[in-house]
Amino acid sequence: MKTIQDDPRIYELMRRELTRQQTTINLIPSENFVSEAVLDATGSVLTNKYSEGYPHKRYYQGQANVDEVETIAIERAKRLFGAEHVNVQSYSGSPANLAIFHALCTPGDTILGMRLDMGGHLTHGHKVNASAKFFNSVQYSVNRETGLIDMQEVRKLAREHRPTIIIAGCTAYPQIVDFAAFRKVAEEVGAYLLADISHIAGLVAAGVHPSPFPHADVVMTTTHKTLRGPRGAMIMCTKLDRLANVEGLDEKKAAKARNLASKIDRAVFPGMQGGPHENVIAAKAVAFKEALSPEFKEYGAQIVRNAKALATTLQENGIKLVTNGTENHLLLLDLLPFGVGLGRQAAVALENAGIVTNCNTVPYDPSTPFKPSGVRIGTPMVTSKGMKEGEMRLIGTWMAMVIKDMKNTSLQHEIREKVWELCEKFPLYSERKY
Ligand code: DSN
Repeated sequence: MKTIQDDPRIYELMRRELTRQQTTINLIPSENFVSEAVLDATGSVLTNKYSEGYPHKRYYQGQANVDEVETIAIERAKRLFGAEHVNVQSYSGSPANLAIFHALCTPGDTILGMRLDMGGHLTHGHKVNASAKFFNSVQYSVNRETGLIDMQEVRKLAREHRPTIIIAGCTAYPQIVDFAAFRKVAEEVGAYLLADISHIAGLVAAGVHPSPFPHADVVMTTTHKTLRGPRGAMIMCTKLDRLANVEGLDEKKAAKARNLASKIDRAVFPGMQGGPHENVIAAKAVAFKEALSPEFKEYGAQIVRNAKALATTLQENGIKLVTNGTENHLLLLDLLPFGVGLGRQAAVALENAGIVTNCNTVPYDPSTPFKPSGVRIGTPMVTSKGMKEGEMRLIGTWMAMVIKDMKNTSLQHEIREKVWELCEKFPLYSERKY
């Protein structure tokens, strides 16, 4: 059996990636540093096992341990989010969302989601995504002045287009999502409400963002963002289908129509996927245990405190923020006052200074998604490193200096040194080689 050192090229790249993560300030809001325990589970021998089906209903033998792992993951997720039913098999957020559409819609049905360039997600009906190819996608925006989700617009579009599913969920929205308001609209038009909490799941688990339950029929989340688990996703739902039409059905068929949990399970497997990745499911279970701890509640609260401290510092230093601040883990820097389409240039300048971000459109961006006018940042990773408000004030000041003088490479090098020194005070994975 070979070891990873026998593949020197990949081994070296893994070592370099560890160094990069240890010595830079990572502000990409959808990333996180998982625990050693989560890394161990992900890299375990569970990767060797096929287990199509669900616990105690599989198509392969040899499931004694895998069945238990998956059951533990499900039970922990239920406790964490107060969910009636959980499916932990989804490979990632995109196939999970497609599985949900597959469970609740027929091709051609209408789905109503937030526009990608307004802070939504590709799989919420963006024109080039399968979600818009197989379904009739209608999209809502945010208010041009405030940057906030405009519930009047959501209601107007819902009444006009009668969607089968309304999606409440975002990837670049710095404010609280009002799930209760979405549910009201969904009820008014007889739609399912899907909450995609991928970005905020850790905050929901920590109790610092309102829960999508009891408002949503189905909740999807990736497990690797604020939730700090392995790359993957899960789907949670109510046991019963609120909108099941059972008129004229015999008892057996009516019971089936009412069973939302089983519709979701069947849509994931065999509807969308084959064998689940049980190593990742074990890592999800480990992450859920960590998220159930009191320390995780404090972690979630600190993420938000850090985001607010970073927001205040950036604003005091002349950087404009979409929605004028943040109430969650994420900030969207509006660089239009410096010129159109400068997001990528700013992100590159920041990376030169050791601060890793991603360029992003701002609402009503006059430029293109490849050359957007904003930068998206967040505090899950720096908070995982143990940084607090004091460090956020430093980072915010450095960021503003770099952004306001984007071409100044000697300033970037100067700040790179300071970033290196700061990271040394917050060691990460110190025992690891890769
Ligand atoms: N790529 C994720 C994000 O960065 O928000 C969404 O899929």
